[in-house]
Amino acid sequence: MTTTEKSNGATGYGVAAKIPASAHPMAGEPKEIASNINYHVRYSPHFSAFKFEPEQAYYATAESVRDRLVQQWNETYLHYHKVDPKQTYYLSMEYLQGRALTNAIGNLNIQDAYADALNKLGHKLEEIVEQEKDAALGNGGLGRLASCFLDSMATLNLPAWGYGLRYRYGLFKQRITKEGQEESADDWLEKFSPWEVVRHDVVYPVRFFGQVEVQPSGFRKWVGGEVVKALAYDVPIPGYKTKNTISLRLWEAKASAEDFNLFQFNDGKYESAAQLHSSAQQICAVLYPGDATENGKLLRLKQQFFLCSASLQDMICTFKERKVGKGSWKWSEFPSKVAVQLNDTHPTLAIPELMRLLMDDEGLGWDEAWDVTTRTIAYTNHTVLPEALEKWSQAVMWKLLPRHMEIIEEIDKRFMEMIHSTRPDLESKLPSMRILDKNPQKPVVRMANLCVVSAHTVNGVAQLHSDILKSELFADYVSIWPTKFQNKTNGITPRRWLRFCSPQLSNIITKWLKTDQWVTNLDLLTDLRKFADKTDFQAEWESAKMANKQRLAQYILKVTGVTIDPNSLFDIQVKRIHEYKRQLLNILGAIYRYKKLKEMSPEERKSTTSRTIMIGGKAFATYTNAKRIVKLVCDVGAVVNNDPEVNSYLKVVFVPNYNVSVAEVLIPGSELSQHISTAGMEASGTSNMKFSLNGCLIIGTLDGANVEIREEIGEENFFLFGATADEVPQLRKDRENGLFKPDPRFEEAKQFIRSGAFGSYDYNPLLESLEGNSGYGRGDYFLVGHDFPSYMDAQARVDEAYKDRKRWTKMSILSTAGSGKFSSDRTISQYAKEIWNIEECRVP
Ligand code: 26Q
Repeated sequence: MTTTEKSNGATGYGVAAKIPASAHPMAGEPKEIASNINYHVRYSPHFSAFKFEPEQAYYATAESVRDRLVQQWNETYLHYHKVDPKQTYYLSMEYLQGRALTNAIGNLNIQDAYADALNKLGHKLEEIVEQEKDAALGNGGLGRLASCFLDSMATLNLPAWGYGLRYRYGLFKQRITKEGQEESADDWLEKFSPWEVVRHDVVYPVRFFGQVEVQPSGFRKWVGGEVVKALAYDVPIPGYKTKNTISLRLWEAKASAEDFNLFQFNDGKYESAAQLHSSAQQICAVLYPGDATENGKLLRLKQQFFLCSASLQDMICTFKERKVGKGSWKWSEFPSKVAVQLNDTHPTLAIPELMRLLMDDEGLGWDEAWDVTTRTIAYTNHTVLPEALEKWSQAVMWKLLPRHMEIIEEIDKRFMEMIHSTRPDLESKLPSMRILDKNPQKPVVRMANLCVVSAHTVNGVAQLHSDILKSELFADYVSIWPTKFQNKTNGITPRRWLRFCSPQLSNIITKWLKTDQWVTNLDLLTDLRKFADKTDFQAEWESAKMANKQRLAQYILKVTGVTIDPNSLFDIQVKRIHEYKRQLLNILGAIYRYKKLKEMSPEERKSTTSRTIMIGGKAFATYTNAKRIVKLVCDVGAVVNNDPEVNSYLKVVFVPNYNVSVAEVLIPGSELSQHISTAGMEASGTSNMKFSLNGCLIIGTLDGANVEIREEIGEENFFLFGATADEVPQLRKDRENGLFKPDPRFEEAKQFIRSGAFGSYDYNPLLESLEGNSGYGRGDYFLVGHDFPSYMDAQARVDEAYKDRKRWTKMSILSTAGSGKFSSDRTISQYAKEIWNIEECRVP
């Protein structure tokens, strides 16, 4: 096909010339859709006229889809306004939305018509969707969870919205060089995003710094400082096969014209003239301002407050709007209209900010404001790692948010008084239970404690994690508020993570179940168990998996230049690089496997299982050990993949720039995936659910949601190894006391690295972290050495199982069949009933 043939018709050439440019947003016929696309090419010009390359086609296609979404979106908004149901507001500093086009036309159920329409215009839908950049406004699990939740809220017709920040640069892009990981800015808005709508009428002032003024009436008022405007950008979130289309509202910090000092500018003082301007722009500049400096920390705190303040002002505004004309109302009704969910402690400032707005702006007394606040706010915890529990310097907080610090002090004081008067038995625990840590070295505010004291509900994200929260991290609070703590096991959206990323497997499932209802009722997958032994079902299953493996092999070749064999076992570990996730255990296992292969005769090698080990993930830029792990994986790959003796039995590939779109190619093509964190450290994990849903077997520890996945799919279909969470503390003590006896295989693998087999890079810091008295200062804190032998034994069981194809395919089918529980529809229904108390509100 030539370029002229791909013309939108404006030049008068090609098939598309016959298609007019008109806009009928709700049209469903391919021909009408094609003319909608043409309309945007001509009348929403973002490029030079007459261009209709894949990039222009993508933007015009996306805009035509957006038109349809806008229609449904407005209807949803008006319907909610009329019905005035209780609504949930999900506050999250992160959303990992990925691409939107496939998801939107899939949820609107118009994919075939769009594929036809684009064909008429000389393009292929599969190629067009590849043009879109990922929206990566998050780091990993917590951000992707927020995005899966939005999809389920819309699909379940729940009145619920997401609130976040519109970062100018999202999560960094990762490139692999000879040095290892290299980061660069992710310019996702470089051109523009067709999925956002700016709301110039939705603007709120957000104050920073300043002081508290006491008025003669005794009222306290926060004044002075600097005021930045929060401007709303809305992203439509369509539900699957429903009209309901909800909003992800992202705030952008906007300086106002008054902040621009024209006199200074005319005086040639360009920088100082624009100072306030640029200080406002910094707020939403990047996802993670490095927190190595005080400035970086302050900026992160500003971001958090900016999200909380703008979002709460918006909720209050909506609440009041919906009360207008409905007779008299009371603030005590607020919690029956508004539920706020805090995605980890990052938006904790919503608590003192709601108190402040209610007391200082609306005139409520402390008790009334406290009652409203605590009945409104709920908190989800996503980690038990001490270094991830947020603590903010009191000094910084007094400077940035003086009124909020007064309120936090008062909450702390009242909490202590309550303990003194009702629970004297807990007094000895108060120093660690308090919100304010008065440590004279560095007084801090403990955000998790503020959340636990103030929220009506606190939940963990997998059963094991919630149990650990109750028995350890928050144990002291449980006896005060026994019913406050809940579990809500995470989930993933089956639309993105099966229906759209693996259409072929989806079609087989639909064919055999004789219904596609599983897409919104994932428990129906259990019926696949009936066919798990059937030869023709197995054959179809294997051919779909093979097609996905071939697509993955092509992708790996494209991005790494490494050819991998689709007949080998595809073994994948993709997630943020972190020592507790133990990518190091994986690569040490690969190194041991390589060494054994080298020692075998060619004849012996033939009886082994060929494997392709793929590892991917980003290391936080300042996390040195994580970057060393990336480098080690790359170096091992360079040696193994170029070793002609063994490279038909083993390949090791580092998959660069892991993100949502890459996951959508990797996961469907996976056969084994590794979820091998030290037990008790991974709160839940959600990629384990995605892999399992896609018929991929898991090798894993009894950690996070692995425990529940294994329960659902059956222990015979799960390759288990490693210490359990309750064994871990004693094992660490044994380690410190020199009682640990390393397995010879572990020593051999480490020695192989030391021998220089993978190059001369200094791996000693990594190797030392596996010995006593280093790492976290606690010697192999993550117990890689302890778990290594049982990991290798489990890997041997994997190799054996893979040799029996029929057995493997059956296990694969049973993995999918047992994954129904892990739909985010189930998770969100439970939040709706058991925490938010909200109900379906379907747009007619
Ligand atoms: C903390 C302090 C200061 C600045 C930033 C942070 C910070 C930022 C991001 C702390 C944690 C995060 C992200 C955490 C995260 O992604 N947690 C993952 O959440 C998933 C969803 O619940 C779980 O499945 C994973 O187990 C958990 O690691």
